[in-house]
Amino acid sequence: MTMQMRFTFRSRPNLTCCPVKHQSGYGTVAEQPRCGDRDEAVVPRCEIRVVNGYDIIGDVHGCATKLAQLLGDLGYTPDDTGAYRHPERQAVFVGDLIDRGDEQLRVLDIAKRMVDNGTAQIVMGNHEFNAIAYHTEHPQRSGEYLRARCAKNQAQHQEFLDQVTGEQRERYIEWFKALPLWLDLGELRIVHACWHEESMRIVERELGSNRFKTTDHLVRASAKGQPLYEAVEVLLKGPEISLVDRGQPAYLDKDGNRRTQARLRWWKEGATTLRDLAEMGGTLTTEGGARYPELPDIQVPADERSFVYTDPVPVFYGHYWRMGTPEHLMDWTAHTACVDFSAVRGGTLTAYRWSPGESRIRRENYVPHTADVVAQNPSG
Ligand SMILES: [Mn+2]
Repeated sequence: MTMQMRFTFRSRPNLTCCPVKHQSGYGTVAEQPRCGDRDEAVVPRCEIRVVNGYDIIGDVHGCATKLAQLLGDLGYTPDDTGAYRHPERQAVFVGDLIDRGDEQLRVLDIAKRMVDNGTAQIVMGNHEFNAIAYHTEHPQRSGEYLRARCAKNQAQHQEFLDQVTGEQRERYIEWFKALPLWLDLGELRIVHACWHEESMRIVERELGSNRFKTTDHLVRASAKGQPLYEAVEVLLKGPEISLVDRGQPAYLDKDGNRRTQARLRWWKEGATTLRDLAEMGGTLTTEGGARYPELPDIQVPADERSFVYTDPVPVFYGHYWRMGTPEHLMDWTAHTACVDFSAVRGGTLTAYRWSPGESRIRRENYVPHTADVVAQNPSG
């Protein structure tokens, strides 16, 4: 069941009963909650609201102070329900609200309140997906969870386990399950890691929409080798490209794990060679501890390049732990923009301010969290 609606361009305010989520261009809007889905005690019953642009916010990872300040920088203020609200714009979270940072409960409160009140939308990140799987017991295998509770997985999730407990944990895990895996807002697109039509068609075929609805969906999305698993991996973690299949050495990642595949730069339009397509951080080493050598400029066959995004519609994503300031062809291209600038690892919580009619990414539309920028450049 796909519940998608088409809107035509509206230049007048849109009178509705609920806080409205529509978009100002041509295109589809994903399934939205209706009045009956809400706690009516805290939602104004009727209001006039027009959405005139989106502010896409990068991975927050529990940095609530930065988030509140960034929302302030963008002109959002708490309304009488406590939800941050902009008079005419809507925020969009790219997922990964949780893990690592030390204010996760407050981040969840801010984001869910905004989504419930129609002042923000959100897509699922791999950390929300992992959290769901970590907390979902396999329906046929008692005591076994969809994400193994091994030391590595527990360590990645420990701050959440410590900070979000009891009923709050249950409530937020249930909320995560309902989050869409991508948003197609017509003139712009949002996904956590990679916009890939083929993977999205698999998800729609398997789930009937862009959301999980049953435990069976989650079971199949957690089972390696299942088409649903592979599709969700691409959308939430991004595609990879094999190095060893091309005679290149394995490398050690940040946590010391041996890796034979590199992240594939699906955003890099026109990339055709291994050197261009494989994302290798400058500090990675081979298994022997030497600095990882520069990859050769060998051509990658077209079928393996099918992840590379070539549509003319801007797509916004997070996930990739970018550092520094947004750099052309690394962090953004004409039609792709990463908004994850490593807020929880000493980077900058970052938003992209998109307005109707903008069909190309502009560097100047990035809005970094001001206090981070000041902290990183104390001399001015
Ligand atoms: Mn992330």
